[in-house]
Amino acid sequence: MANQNGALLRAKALWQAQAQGKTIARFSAKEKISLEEGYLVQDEVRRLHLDSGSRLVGRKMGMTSRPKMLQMGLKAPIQGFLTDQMEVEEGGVMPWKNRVQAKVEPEIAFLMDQPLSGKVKAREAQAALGAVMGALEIIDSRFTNYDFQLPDVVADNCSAAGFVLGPLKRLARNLDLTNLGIILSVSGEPSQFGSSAAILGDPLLSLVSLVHLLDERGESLEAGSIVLAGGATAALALKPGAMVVGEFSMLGKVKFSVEANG
Ligand code: 0L1
Ligand code: MG
Repeated sequence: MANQNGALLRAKALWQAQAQGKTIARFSAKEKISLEEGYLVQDEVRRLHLDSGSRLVGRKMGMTSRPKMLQMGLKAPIQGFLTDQMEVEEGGVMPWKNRVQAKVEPEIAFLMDQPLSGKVKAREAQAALGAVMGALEIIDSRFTNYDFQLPDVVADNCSAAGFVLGPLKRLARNLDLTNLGIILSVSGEPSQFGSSAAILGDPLLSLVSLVHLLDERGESLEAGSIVLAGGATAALALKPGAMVVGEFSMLGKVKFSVEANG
């Protein structure tokens, strides 16, 4: 199923699963799928989002923790896209409709002041930053029980489902982001404790890696983009009515709640 028609069929299966609040079996259970085929499916998923009126607002990185990369035998992380429809307002309520097996993870997010392309270096990426934020990412795999192989999860836009951005911290260029303490609490219970160091050792390196990954596919990062650099702790399962707070050294708090009567 390596052609564009095959990619579109798979993208539609993911799109329908999300629309109906259902999950599907991973594609790789039926036939072999390559990483590049996974990205071709993701391209079609993105087209479906944009055709339905969503706007591309940024990118996300996945599989950015070194232990996870070693465990999966990865040389590089994976990347997906973010749309305006995925954003949940800080302090707001995330609807539970169409959510199936949602989880939340704390991340470091960037707002790009300038575009980035090609084989950029860390200092160039740093110079292009506008602001940094603490953030919460909501993931919700369209594959049953998060049972996927790498090309499947790439096809499924790296499980992206939503994101919440904390207060903008300007002068991101002067901040040392290598070891910010992070606490993730759900419904008043501090449940995960981590550090921004879990994101490739430094979230800035994740930004560099994103631009390299985009370049490999003939894409680049636009000015004004939001970038979710990767999870800093394990992701926690969400339930209707949950209240989620992420606390970030230097970057402040980010919170949202999940609709109670899903
Ligand atoms: O944002 C992420 O790191 C998720 C990447 C995909 C893996 C997963 O769904 O757990
Ligand atoms: Mg994530």
